[in-house]
Amino acid sequence: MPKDKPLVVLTRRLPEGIEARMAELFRLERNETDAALDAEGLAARMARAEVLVPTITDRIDADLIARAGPQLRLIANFGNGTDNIDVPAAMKRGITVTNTPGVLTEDMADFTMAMMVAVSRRLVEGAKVIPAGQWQGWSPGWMLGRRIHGKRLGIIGMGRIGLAVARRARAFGLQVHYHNRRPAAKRIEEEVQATYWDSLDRMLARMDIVSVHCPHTPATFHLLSARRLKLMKEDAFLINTARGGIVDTEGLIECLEQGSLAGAALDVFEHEPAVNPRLVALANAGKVLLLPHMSSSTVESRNEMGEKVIINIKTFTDGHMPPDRVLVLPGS
Ligand code: 8YV
Repeated sequence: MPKDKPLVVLTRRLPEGIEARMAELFRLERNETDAALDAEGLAARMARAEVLVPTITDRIDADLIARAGPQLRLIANFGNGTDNIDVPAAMKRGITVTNTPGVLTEDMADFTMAMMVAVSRRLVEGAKVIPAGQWQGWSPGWMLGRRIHGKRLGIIGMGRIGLAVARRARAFGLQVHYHNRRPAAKRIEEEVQATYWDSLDRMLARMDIVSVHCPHTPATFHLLSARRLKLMKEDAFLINTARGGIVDTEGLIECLEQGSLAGAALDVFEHEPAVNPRLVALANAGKVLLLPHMSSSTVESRNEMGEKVIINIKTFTDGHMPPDRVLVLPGS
């Protein structure tokens, strides 16, 4: 007797080929409109789904998990970061959570370098001049930025993405420094000539560029506090492609408005898609580069993320441990 196919509920539209494959393997419920769901929309789906496939736009908190039907056994996140899900609450209810690590690492690192070059070399400002008819011709002091080559890059979080950024940074002639909960393996440090800083404060005070690549957890919320941001050098730049909540936005705005930081490039925000109007004003003044959470946005990564979700669901519903199970480490 064929085993009933599990009811898999999508909260957003996924790549066409991925949805088609899912519809072959599972009883699939799509979100035809792709409209982001509110708490009631999510609760309704969690009342019937055996497997829920959320994305970064879905806040799956303890209340929603408590209200979920007894049939919900797997939350297969379409995304690497899982700060949108209360994983401890899900685990307490015996609900497994998976994510999609690794497949967006290189795209994230490419985009991080692009943001590093763009903000330090005023690329976006420059790209607006000619379309606006404002170019009077070249002059010696025109559109001067800051050199990257030979400068100190401080990476916060030397995981997959942090290491991929370090490899690219070496090719750009940057010195690689990093802060992490613990030093990385010697072979990694040797590969990218990375210097470990046990003290984040001391690293922040010496870097020309700081790039955030750690997960957003209760332990890393506002890791870059207003106090720490003030430790950074006046001619330094901050890059954040990780999560907005890791940086104290008000503190960052203060530093940028007072000129105690040369600039920042942000692809993530504390209350996405809402962005603080003072940040928007700073962007219009060319002090900060604001991007709409697109650092992993490639056709390839979305398809590979979808394939990982399919493998996680299939292995789990076949009674095996899914490869990308998310576990919450004590103190994280
Ligand atoms: C994803 C991201 O696009 O994977 C992540 O953690 O932030 C993005 O790359 C998004 O999460 C999709 O849910």
